Amino acid sequence: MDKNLTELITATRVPIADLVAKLRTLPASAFNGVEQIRSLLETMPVDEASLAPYLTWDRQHYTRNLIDKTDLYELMAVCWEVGQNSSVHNHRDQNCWMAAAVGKLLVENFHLEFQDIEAGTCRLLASNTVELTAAHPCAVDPQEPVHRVVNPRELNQRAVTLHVYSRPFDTCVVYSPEQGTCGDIRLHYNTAFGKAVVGRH
Ligand code: 2CO
Ligand code: FE2
Repeated sequence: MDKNLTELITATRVPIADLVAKLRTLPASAFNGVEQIRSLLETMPVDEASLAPYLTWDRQHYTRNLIDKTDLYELMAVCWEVGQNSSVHNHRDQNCWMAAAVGKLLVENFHLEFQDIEAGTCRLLASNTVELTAAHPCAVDPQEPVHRVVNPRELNQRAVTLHVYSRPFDTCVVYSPEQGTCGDIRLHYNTAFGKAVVGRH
């Protein structure tokens, strides 16, 4: 495509502070449906350099780095080493939006046929897979909220995703589709506001 045309249709990258400032102006109603925040992430793709204070890496697990938190939402940068992925999980009936500031990831969605949290049993079927990039942010479908995020090994690159959760949450259900088991886990931040979270491990 003609270079000028490509620039016209590709939104200009903004510093993370601009996205935070914008999110902070939004009323509670903006976080109730999924479309408003999804399109905000599309029009305000974030510039990688501005994320430097929030980027931490761990060979064992993706890292969760809190950038901003209010009563309405939390915003974090998640850093993925080559080939890392999340567990299959839900979002506790909260809304979730994701955009890739760096890299290209896959969001694999699952259909939950049945779950019994008390008994720790479930049945899940893989449904669709969508690509997650800066130009293509995703909202978790409130009707089909079980998913996993994958940074494909064959792309051989680190990735950084931005996650907006509303309201903030610190537990979720993790599933094993193969074993038909599930259970609650607590979620922790590796860093908060650019500083290591002490006593995490
Ligand atoms: N939800 C996971 C977490 O907050 C990241 S994977 O994508 O939603 O740890
Ligand atoms: Fe998630």
